[in-house]
Amino acid sequence: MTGADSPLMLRTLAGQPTPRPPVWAMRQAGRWDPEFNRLRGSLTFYEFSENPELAAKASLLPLRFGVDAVILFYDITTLAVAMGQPFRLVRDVGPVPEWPVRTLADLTRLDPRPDPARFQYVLDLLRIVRAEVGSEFPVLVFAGAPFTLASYCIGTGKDLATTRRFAAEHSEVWGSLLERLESATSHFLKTLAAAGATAYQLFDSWAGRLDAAEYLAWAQPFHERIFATVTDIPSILFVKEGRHLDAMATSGCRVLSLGATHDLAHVRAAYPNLILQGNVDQELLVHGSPEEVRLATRRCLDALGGVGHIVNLNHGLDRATPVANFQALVATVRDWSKGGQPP
Ligand code: 1CP
Repeated sequence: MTGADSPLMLRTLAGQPTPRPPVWAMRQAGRWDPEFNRLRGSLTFYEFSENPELAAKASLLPLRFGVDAVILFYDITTLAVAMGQPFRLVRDVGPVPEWPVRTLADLTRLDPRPDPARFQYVLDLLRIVRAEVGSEFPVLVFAGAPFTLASYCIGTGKDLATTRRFAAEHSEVWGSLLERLESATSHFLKTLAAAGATAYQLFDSWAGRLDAAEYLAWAQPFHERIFATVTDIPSILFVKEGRHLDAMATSGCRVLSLGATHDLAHVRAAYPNLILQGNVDQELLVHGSPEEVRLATRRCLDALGGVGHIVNLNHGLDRATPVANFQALVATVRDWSKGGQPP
């Protein structure tokens, strides 16, 4: 049983009432934060994230804003690297593999159950962060879902048309790649759960644009199997502006992360047993004023009345986000109290 003095996020995940919902944001540790940029210096992304001391400092930076959880600083491609496929981060493009998966022979180079020594730096990062925040504070880990991670492994990223073409032309490689990533993902998340993570988020960022048949073939069965396998800690499903809500809601996730195109109150009415995460529009944090962010955050809070809710954005913070807007988001949640005006 989670006690009344436990962190808000733990109580929400346990289905207990809280005085206000917890708040954190995807990409809360990243280039929008000037302190992060200072810390990052001239290191490449992978040099930085494979250094547990630096990655721990980056993960902890958002604490100064009053967030209720930290997310460990690595990337969805970190697991592919541990499986045997090196990546580099190309400016304005994203992660690009040194050799994209093309054939069944390429696949045999990807270990479906990498020895934890291959991602030792993530385990070290978790150990350092856990020691800093104490045994109870929520520390989130994550993985890309097989569809989104596979898009990076074949080198197409968020270019869905090219991903579709690859899947059609190399259907056997595509199917085996998804299966191999599923196995590695479950193993990776179970290892991090055993090492002290509080909850995990599965990012199927680019599956939101799949049609229903594709979603049921490439996304849903993998979510279901990962959620059925990694039951050690609570799960969060994120599909950027996911259109196939019924499939998402019945995937077996404990928490469903929603987009700006979803109506929180409607989703609550349809799926009363799910904890909902979201859904302030990150575009507003880029282009809006702090006052507009406050109003939107209050609307988001009021939509669920503070029950079974983790406040977050519809997508990760953009690097052009002014710090004052992130502060406004977090402060509004912290000041909110049920049934009305902030104190
Ligand atoms: O605070 C945090 O959330 C930091 C940890 C984190 C997470 C959760 C990073 C570090 N990456 C991710 C997840 C991730 N990476 C996703 C899922 C979330 C999402 O939908 O954005 C995806 C699709 C990626 C792939 C990726 N990694 C991209 C492409 C994203 C896009 O929109 O095109 C990029 C640019 C990266 C590099 C990366 N990973 C993380 C950061 C902070 C960065 C940017 C580093 C830089 O610009 O130098």
